[in-house]
Formats: sequence, C-alpha cells, structure tokens
Amino acid sequence: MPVQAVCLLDGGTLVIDGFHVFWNVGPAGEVRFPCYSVLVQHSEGTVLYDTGYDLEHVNKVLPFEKPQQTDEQTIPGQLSLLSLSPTDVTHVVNSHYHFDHCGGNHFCTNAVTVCHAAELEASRNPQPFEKLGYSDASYDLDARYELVKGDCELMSGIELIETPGHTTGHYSMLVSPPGRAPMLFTGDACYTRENLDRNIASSFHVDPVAALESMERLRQVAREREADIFFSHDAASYAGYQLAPVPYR
Ligand code: 5PN
Ligand code: ZN
Ligand code: ZN
Repeated sequence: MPVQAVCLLDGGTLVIDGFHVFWNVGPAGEVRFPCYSVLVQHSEGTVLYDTGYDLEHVNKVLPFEKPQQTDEQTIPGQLSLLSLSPTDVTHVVNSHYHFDHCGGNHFCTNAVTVCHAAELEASRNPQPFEKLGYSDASYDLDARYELVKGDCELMSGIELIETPGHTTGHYSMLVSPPGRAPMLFTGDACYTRENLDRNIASSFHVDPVAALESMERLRQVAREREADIFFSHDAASYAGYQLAPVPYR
C-alpha cells in the first residue's frame, strides 16, 4: 500500500514585498516567487496537496501581485502532462485556505477535500487582517469535506503534520516514497530555506509566536526522519526541484 510517485505541479509565480517574505526584517523590494502543488500517486488514491492560485481571481483582487501563469501552469494543464484529468484526483489536501493554495480546488469535482477543522472555521470567519489571504472562497462551493485535526496519517507514507501560526489550521506534509528520502513539504509554515536558516517568519501570519514554534517543529521532523525539505515559495530552491512530468520516487 505504498506511495508510488510524487510530482511537483508548477503553478506560475506571484510578486510580494521582501518585508512579507522576512517579516519585520526585509529588505524591501519586489520578490517574485513560485507557487506549486504536489501530486502523490498512491495505491489507495490520487492525492493533491494544494492547488495553486486562480489567475482570474488574482487579476481581479490582487493585481499588484503581478501573476504570471500560462495555461500549462493551471491544474488541468499540469495534470495533462501526466495524462491525468482533475476528475482523477481522489483527495485534495490543502495546507491552508489562502488564495494561492486553493485556487484550483474547484477543478477536482470527484475529490474529497481533506481539511483541518480549525482552518475551515478560520477561513470562513477570518480576522479582519486575514480577509485578503482568504479572499478566494471558491474551494468552499460544493466541497465534500473530511475534517481532521492533529497530526494524522492520510494513507501509509502520507503524514499531515500540524504546523499552526501562519494560519490557525495549517498542515505541512511528509511523504515517504519507497525508494528515496522522505519529502517534507512545509507549505507556508516556511516560505524559503532562508526563513528557516535565519529563524525569521514570513508575514501574513495569524500568530507569529506559533509560526516560529512550527518552524522549529519542521527542523525537528526533518532531522528525525532524515527528510528533504521542500519550501512553499522559494525561487532559489525551486530551481533545483524536479517538476512534472518528472517524478520523485
Ligand atoms: C501571496 C500572498 N499574498 C497576500 C496574502 C495575504 O494577504 O495573506 C496571504 C497572502 C499570500 O499568500
Ligand atoms: Zn499562506
Ligand atoms: Zn502561499
């Protein structure tokens, strides 16, 4: 009942300010970063961790983030590189419901949406300063939820690791393919390697103290499990990642 393959699905790029990447530290200036999703092909299903941003939504609501996304960088476009369709996805797992992580959920009409119970509640009732982050609520239309909390194993070799702070119900994901080191996907609990190395949280958090504790948790899991860490929005690291259709396994 193993993990069969892991593919990184490129979702284009966005621009934010350096003070958002390194909260209260900066330096200021435009930073263009990648957004991507993770497809895990497993004997028990086809799992998609995050679904990127919806170009139309960003152009309408956050045009200042200067989205660059081709048709091939949409969820249907990326899945077609693997001869798959969004209807083949059995489980969508969102690290959290910020617009740049759930914009393609609506394509996956056959999937169960696995979600931290507290994240669904927070995204539906955001703090005033969270409203822009949670501005794409399209994930919530016609979704069939499987609500979870705490650390949990979704399928053998696919573990969800609770990493709150960036948002209330944030999950990182540890995937263990049979033939390689485990892969720890931080989600927005850590945007870049430099955030981890310098112990600086990114902005757009609900709780910066919890965010730093979750970064420590990520270090600990990576150490204990000898995992390779994959950061959510790290242009430098991303240049070294294998992208679909090339699998990790
Ligand atoms: C990429 C990005 N831009 C803005 C926001 C925000 O206001 O909350 C989260 C977020 C983002 O991930
Ligand atoms: Zn986020
Ligand atoms: Zn993000």
